[in-house]
Amino acid sequence: MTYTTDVQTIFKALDLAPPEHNPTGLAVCTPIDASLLARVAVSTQAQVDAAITRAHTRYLSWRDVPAPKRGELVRAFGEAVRRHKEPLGRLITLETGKIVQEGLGEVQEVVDICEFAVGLSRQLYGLSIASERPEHKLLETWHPLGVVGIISAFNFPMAVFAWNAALALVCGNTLVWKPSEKTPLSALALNGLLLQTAQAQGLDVAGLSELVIGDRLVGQTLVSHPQVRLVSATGSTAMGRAVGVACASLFKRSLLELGGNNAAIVGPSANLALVVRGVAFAAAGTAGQRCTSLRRLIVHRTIYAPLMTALVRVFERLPVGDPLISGTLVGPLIDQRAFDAMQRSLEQARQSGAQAHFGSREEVGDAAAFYVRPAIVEMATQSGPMLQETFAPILYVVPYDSFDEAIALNNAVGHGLSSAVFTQDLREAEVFTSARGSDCGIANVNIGTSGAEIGGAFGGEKETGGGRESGSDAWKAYMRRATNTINYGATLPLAQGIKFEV
Ligand code: UN1
Repeated sequence: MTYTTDVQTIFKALDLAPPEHNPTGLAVCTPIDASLLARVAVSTQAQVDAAITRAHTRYLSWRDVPAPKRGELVRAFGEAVRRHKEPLGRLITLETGKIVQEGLGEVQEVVDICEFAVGLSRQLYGLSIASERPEHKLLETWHPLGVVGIISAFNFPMAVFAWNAALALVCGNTLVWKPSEKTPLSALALNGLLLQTAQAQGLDVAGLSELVIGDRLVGQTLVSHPQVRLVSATGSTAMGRAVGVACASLFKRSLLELGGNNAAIVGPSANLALVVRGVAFAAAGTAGQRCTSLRRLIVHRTIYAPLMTALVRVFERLPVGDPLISGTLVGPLIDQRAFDAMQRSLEQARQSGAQAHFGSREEVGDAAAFYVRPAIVEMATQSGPMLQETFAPILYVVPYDSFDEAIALNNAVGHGLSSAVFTQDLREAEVFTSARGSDCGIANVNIGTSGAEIGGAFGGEKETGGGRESGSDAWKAYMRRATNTINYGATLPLAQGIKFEV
């Protein structure tokens, strides 16, 4: 395979210089056949420090640019991404192994959030509040934070950056981005397009959006550096715990978007044909490597047998293979570690008496790549590996008898990202989305757990970290709020009626 040439073609299509080959640099391999895509330079500590300093300096002038003007950069960036959707999507497929349709879908998320942020650039509204004092005005105003550090994961190598970057930029912040070590090429391409766009607008690009490549030490620098005011981190709960605790001890803001152990409840009234499609996309799509992937299916006992029969039939025929080939629905796992973790979980489940269907390796192309047939594991109770997130396509299934029991099962795990109910019963749908229903950041009805639109706030509770990115009012996390009291009178009445005569 000549993926290296492909990478060059892609960068050429983007009108960007291809990443310089660095013989001792970080090896970037494609999970498609484990071949080398490139070797890219890793940032030294001095380079990371310098990048943060540049971003801070750039922030000092960027914050003075009117927000709708800042939005013009984001609009042009979104347009550039839309024009280059195909090569960008292809690069995502090369680096992550996700199928072409999903690579393109991810690029579309970048375009969508840019459009959202452009509108937002004219809507960074504050409040005007009734003052208790005469001739006083009470206001709430929103201001940028400074440098925003972005730590992103391999599975969404462009969209996660964009959710953060598009909002953070219109809010008046500058960026330092540490992508996953598995996907630096997607980052080089996307950040390259952003800077190219800024340059075309005559903007000073130094410090606007700095890319730093490296391991956890780079992340630690973002966390500990006093000029980084917010760290937005997407990845494992272990990583998020380290980032969150370190940020808290410095009174620095963190925005955490961590894992998920997402469930769907299937009620007795559900439309089973719709359930099968929804479950297949959510559980097997992206080879189970979304933080929103469906990992647990909680099925009413009366429909358990027919649903299992239908799901097993679909999973046994899922086209597993080269994600570049149209028709493939399940590409490879990212690496051997992911494969080993999957096999360990399956083994643990089998040892506890569960019945596992599929889940073993499929021969596709080179032996060094890790393709699997997504697994379905029938559990008698929700226990063992079903309580943990395994970042691989394993769908655990348990039966339930009462709806309250199903909700309790949905909520009985550490994570709280996404959830769904499949039902035609209005009462079940309403209870699931009510205060005593799902405890997750996302609670859907008659769709799967994954594939959220950018318009809503995205994130989850408990071990998912509590952060919200993307739509709704998530922008507020990228700004600081100031309360302003303005006296336009000639006397000085004190609040709470306090008398203090001098
Ligand atoms: C992730 O897996 O980190 O809702 C993000 C979804 C996508 C984002 C997933 N829009 O599945």
